[in-house]
Amino acid sequence: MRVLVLGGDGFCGWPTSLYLSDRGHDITVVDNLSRRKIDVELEVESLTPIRPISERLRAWKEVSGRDIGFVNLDLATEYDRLVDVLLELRPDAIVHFAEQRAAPYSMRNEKAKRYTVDNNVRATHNLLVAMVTTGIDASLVHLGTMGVYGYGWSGSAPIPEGYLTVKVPTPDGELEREILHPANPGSVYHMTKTLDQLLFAFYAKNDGLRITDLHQGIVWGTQTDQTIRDERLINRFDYDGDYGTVLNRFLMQAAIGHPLTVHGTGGQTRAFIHIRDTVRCIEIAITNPVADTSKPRVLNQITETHRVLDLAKLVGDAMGAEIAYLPNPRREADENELIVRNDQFLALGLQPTTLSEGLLEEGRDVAARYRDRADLTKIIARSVWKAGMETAEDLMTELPDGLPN
Ligand code: NAD
Ligand code: USQ
Repeated sequence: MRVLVLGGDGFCGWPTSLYLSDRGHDITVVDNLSRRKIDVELEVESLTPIRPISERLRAWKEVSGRDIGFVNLDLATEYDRLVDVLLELRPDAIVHFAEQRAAPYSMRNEKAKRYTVDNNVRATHNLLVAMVTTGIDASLVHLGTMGVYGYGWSGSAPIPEGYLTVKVPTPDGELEREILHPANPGSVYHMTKTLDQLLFAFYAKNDGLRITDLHQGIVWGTQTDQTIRDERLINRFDYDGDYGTVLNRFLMQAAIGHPLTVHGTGGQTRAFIHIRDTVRCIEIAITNPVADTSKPRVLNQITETHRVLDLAKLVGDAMGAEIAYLPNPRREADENELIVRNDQFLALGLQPTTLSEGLLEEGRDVAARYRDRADLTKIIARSVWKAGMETAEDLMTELPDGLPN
């Protein structure tokens, strides 16, 4: 298949591009390299040394013999160029990773909030209009998030895949209706993903676009069978307080002897997926077409759920790290239950990679190998959800030794 990977230079997009290329698909990456620019703004770098995009692509050609195309294009602001790219490449499938994806970054300040909404919503909407205008009959696979459902809303009821059946009282009895699951975003970033959902519902209903929205959990791990083939292909590893996600952060912290930064009680339960399963899920989604074009297909892209504290204990016990209970910089439930349906991916053949000692070791090894690149001052999460919230620094005197400010 001819596939455009929008956001193909990022943490999920790069290994996906390599995986799909390895599987024989014809790949073009479209990316404006904004994530690399945000690293410069935050004065932090991926723990792993990621190479410039041209070097990455050259290395892949050397290693695999396969070409991957690259277009440097801002989806949010370069609409006409996007139309030209679609007309020229006429893709069979478009995978859309290209959004600002960090919740803490999106809550950082006014500029970051506005940037996140402008970038994400405009990028998605431009893409949908461009698909309609060009008449490209590609299937669109978008990376959404589990966070659109919110946490704690459904109690112990399993979270369905996108849609909920409700009973509406009428004078003549009850009517059954299927609705999009109520949106309950926990950050400006997550809010943009709930807005994306409405855009998709409209363009499926009105224009019959074939859309799959993947509600993905937190991705962990670093390497895939392709990125490991040459150091120049290595995937990024974010560990800082804005972009680092919880399990990869714990692995990195343990590897460098930093206490594990549990927010609040650690009672938050979240859904997870390993990067190796992310790339497989994308291929499953693009090669299994949407049957019903009247509404977007929603698949929950997760393989397991864990409580943050349980993960900290697991990593702490395995790697001998202390736990630091920090004031939670976010406004989120202290504790929540989370049961998630993922029947569709299982039915389509996904064989889940679940958390195991071996995979934890891989994360620890990567973190240990590049520990000298870590900037310890970037580890504590400093973006607060609301002005005046207590931060780890406010309590620094009470914190265990070893937490740098
Ligand atoms: P990332 O920031 O590493 O990659 C996103 C890529 O998109 C970057 O290379 C960036 O330069 C590019 N991009 C952003 N805005 C763009 C624009 N306007 N035009 C062109 N390119 C643009 O993020 P990631 O971790 O790879 O996440 C990819 C997608 O998956 C995101 O949409 C995210 O919301 C979703 N997701 C990620 C996770 C996770 O744990 N990483 C979990 C669930 C969902
Ligand atoms: N947390 C800690 N300590 C840390 C970091 C995080 O306790 O050092 C806690 C957070 O408070 C939160 C949970 O761990 O309760 C998850 O935080 P996270 O940063 O790992 O994940 P999140 O902000 O939800 O965002 C990530 C990705 C995002 C994706 C989302 C999937 O950055 O792109 O959409 O995971 S989901 O969480 O399922 O919505």
